[in-house]
Amino acid sequence: MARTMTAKIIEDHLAHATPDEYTIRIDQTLTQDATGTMAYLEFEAIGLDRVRTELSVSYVDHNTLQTGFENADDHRFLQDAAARYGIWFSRPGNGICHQVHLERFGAPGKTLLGSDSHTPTGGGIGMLAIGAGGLDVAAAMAGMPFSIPRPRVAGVLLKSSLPPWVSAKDIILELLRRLTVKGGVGRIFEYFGPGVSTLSVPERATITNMGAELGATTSIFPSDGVTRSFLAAQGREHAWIPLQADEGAVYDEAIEIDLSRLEPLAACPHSPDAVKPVHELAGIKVDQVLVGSCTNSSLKDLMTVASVLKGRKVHKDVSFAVAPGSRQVLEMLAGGDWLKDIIAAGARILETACGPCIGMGQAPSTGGISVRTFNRNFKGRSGTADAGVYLASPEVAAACALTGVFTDPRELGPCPRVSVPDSFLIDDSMLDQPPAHPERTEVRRGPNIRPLPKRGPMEDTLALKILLKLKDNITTDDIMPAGSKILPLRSNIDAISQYVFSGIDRDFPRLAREAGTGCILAGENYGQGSSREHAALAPMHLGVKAVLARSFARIHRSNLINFGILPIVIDDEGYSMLEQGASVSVKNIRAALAMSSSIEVTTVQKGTRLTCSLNLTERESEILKAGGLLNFISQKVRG
Ligand code: MIC
Ligand code: SF4
Repeated sequence: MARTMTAKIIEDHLAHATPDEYTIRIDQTLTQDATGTMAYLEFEAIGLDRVRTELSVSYVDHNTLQTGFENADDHRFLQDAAARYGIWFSRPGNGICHQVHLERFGAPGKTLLGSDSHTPTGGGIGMLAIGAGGLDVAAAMAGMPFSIPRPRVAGVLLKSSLPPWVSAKDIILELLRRLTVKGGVGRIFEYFGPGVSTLSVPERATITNMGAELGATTSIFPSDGVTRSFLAAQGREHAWIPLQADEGAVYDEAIEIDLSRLEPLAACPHSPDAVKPVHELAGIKVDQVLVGSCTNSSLKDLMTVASVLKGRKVHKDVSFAVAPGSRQVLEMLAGGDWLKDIIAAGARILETACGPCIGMGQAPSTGGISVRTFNRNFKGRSGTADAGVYLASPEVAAACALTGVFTDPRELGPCPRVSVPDSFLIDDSMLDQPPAHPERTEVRRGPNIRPLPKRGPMEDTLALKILLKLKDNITTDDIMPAGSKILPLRSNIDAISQYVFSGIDRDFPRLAREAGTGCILAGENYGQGSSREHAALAPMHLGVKAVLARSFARIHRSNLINFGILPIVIDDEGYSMLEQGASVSVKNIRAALAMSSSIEVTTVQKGTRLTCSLNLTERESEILKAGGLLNFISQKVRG
């Protein structure tokens, strides 16, 4: 039977299949520093001496603003843990995990699990690359296979080629415009058709990266001659294998994009799917322009920006900053005239890291308008609560930086032609290889690195206060905000839990502790965005035992289950009826978990019974019964 690329990779890696999920072997893992400390503490708790993957890499790219000892202590812990457990370590300054992984480790046909939601960037090079919580990645490092709900495979036919000034970012923005931030839930997007060969690997990676914003499980491009040339340019042609869907492969859904009809687009505040053509925004004053992030910081992206800026000056009212995606990109920019052109235009050069994308510096002014080549523009994520953040391509960003207002780059005249060199500068000296005798490494821990909080087995009855009633599309940034002040607390759950929902209700931690046991009531797509398991772990620490939502985002739902929080699906009627501050009780939980189907939620005041669903797989029910994945794993180990 003709197979899709998804089917091929899944079949090659299949450990187990049930009617609702596939369990696949994981070849490679990646972690980053903001999720990595927890992931390695979890790996330690599993109790193995060495990772059992083909390759595992620990990156430092998020918490690089060192205003106190915490981040530097985390970096040191991560470097020691990597050496101790047989993991590659990418030192701070080497670049953003997804960009570096694409350059130095990504390989078509392989599976990659990463404790970062933008791990699907690897789909640009033909990997099945999936984002997950740190605990799932720890389990994968221990050699355990990873389960995904059976996905629907959406085939995206790319026709023709992009017009001048229109770029890969506009392709994914167009998909976000059509499908919204929940349109990809439960789906894998496979790209095919004549447009594919017109896109380079980093351009493909821009698209698969931002597939995360659709809520997709992952996205994947074929591995073709373009992929082979990219790998050859990185000195890694040996990693190439061809990969494409078989002729006649059938997709569950079909999408068609005629690239020649696209125009420059931008996602408006405060959601990646609030997409408009840039010409409709023309004239809006811009205060800040930022180029970088794992979406658009490749050599080609920055060469394009340099070519647009060459011989021109950034508008005097615009703060313009550039963060190259990797040390390779920065060194190569510096090797040509590109970096000089960017600096001469008036750019502020930032280190090769996530930086402002996660609120690590460069917060805009009060009410400021910021145009960014990033992937997320959730309210407050920039560090300024009332800033308006727009997401756009490097071409649009450069045009806005020059004029100080929203500008369609097509107005700048002929589009510069940029051609990326045939070979990249290869210097892996900031990638520490795992030592031959890892057992000799001592793992040093700073005072902010605290033990993991634990939870006992699942209770049979729960009395729960509804601590918050929320709308649709609540992000993990809403639940567990990031930014330069809170991120250094990622290794200390007790300290970070003081900030749960701090952008929505500062009193939440106090209310939760007073209630003792509580739940959250939410609309659709609860927990969209990041993979941070802190958005489950910190609420768990505050006594949250269940989330009642109309639907859940994939990674966050798994994180809830991994930390023993019940993900209860409630219908419209129930959602409308329940109010913040009310109390509900949930009984016979263990029986409901055994059936893994419906569960009854009763309002304490009126005794109204709501039949809700759990929609759990057998494995998920077992994990919840144990009170979370770590308990489940140790039960299994004990037999
Ligand atoms: C993000 O872009 O939100 C992050 C920061 O990279 C997160 C991970 C984290 O919160 O540490 C993600 O995308 O998973
Ligand atoms: Fe880093 Fe931003 Fe990419 Fe997250 S989305 S990995 S914070 S650059």
